Amino acid sequence: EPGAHVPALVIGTGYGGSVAALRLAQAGVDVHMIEMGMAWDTPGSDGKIFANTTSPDHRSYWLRTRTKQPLSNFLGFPIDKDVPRYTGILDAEEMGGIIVYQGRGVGGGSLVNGGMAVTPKRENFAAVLPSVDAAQMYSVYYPRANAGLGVGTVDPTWFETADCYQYARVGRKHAQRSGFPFVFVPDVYDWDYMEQEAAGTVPKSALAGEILYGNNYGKKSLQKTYLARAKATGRVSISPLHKVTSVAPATGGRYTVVIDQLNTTGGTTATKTVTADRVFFAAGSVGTSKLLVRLKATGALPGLNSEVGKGWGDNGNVMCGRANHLWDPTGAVQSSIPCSGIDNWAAGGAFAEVAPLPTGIETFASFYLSITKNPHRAQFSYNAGTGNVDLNWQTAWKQPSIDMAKTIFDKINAKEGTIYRTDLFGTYKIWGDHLTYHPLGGAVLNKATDNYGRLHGHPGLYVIDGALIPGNTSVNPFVTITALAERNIEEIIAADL
Ligand code: FAE
Repeated sequence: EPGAHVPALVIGTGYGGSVAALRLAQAGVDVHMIEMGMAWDTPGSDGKIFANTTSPDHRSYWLRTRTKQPLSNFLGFPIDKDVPRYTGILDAEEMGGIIVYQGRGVGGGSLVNGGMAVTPKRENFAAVLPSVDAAQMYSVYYPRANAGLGVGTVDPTWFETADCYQYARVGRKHAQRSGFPFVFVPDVYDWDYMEQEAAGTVPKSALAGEILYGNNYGKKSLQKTYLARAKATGRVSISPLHKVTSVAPATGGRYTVVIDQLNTTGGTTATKTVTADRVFFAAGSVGTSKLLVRLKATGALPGLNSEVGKGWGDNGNVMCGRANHLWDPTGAVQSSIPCSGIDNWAAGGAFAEVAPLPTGIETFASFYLSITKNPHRAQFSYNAGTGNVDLNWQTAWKQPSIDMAKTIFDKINAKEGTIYRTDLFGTYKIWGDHLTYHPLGGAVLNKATDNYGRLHGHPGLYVIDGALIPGNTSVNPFVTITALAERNIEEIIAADL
């Protein structure tokens, strides 16, 4: 309510925000969470909360009038279509040289992501978070995060015969024939539920191609894990369709937080001001960075240091497809939940997820999302002319990622006598180098903040999301975001409250 005072205000309901809310509430602190997206708890006229990937509608995109599908073409034909403008679930945010995909709604990225829950290899951790004690992370916080998220792995016996993982078995065969390690990748999808989907005994979700626009059944999004536990404490409330626009010091060491209430076409219906003792920035790498850069530049938070806005990376994301021979079908029905990857990180700087292409028809295509050791880092800056916060990422900076991905796929193509698909991202375009699913950084740990996420210059303000991580995690990022949040909130509760 306008004028209210809250002990702890959390901006955003993704991984970082959900961990903060649960642990603060368990420590006896009342928490209010502010989320710009919708609650996603009410079925639409089709009886489902979320739209299917193959038939996007108004629920699918954040304030767009036309879809912006990551795979924009099929057989060379553009597949985007008009949709009514609505506060839908997937934001394809165009940031200059890159499109950054993000989830919008209570649960953040957990609503739209593939659920791949990967802990980085221990030997790579020092490069991911150099100032963090790895021994503690691997003995305490990664296990805590994996347990809290409900991470599990596909039953290897079932995997061998499941039609919906034909594409992954083809991916394994090709990887191994070229001498690359093939690894199973854990996921937060309920694997027992998926087996029941395959058996035809429950409504289908992964096997109905649901992923990018939400998952109606089997995926354990944050709504079902951390946020459910947070709400059960009775100390956590959430305001969906509310967007934080300002945070500034108030008297008594408190902060004034300004919040716009949105309608479902993105208009502001009310502006509310509340005060908070502590504010946790958990708006995601882009959301947190944009807020902090603007608040510093406009003088609302003058004490923030010059590291704010720096160290942003795309986790080296690049996509590609390969055209298989007719004797290597990948399956008409593909589970939308990936379960495997090809690890060439040490030798070639690439970890490639064997990804589905759930079109419902046989495509003879293998599709991959590679995470690569791309060295480029971009910076957010405030543009006083437009009032926007811009990112200086350049499209050409994806070239190292392409080169690293090629260490895997050039070799596989040579061995198999196959070629790249050129019809998925345009006509005669091999590489999906225009996007990222994994924005990271912008308020880097131990630079913009102290070693636990306390923002320099303003006691009581914290960063607790992907903005803390300097641009790359060597694997899919949300387990690391969650584990780091678990580590930091434990210290903050012990030392600051
Ligand atoms: P995030 O989950 O983005 O949450 C931030 C929340 O803050 C969002 O709900 C925003 O709507 C909200 N917000 C932003 N600004 C404001 C504001 N001003 N006021 C109020 N609310 C605001 O942040 N990662 C994996 O590890 N495995 C995967 O398989 C995987 N697949 C992915 C697939 C897709 C299509 C996408 C888009 C991402 C995928 N990711 C995956 C990335 C993962 O979802 C992402 O790293 C995390 O969600 C980031 O967590 P944060 O807590 O940083």
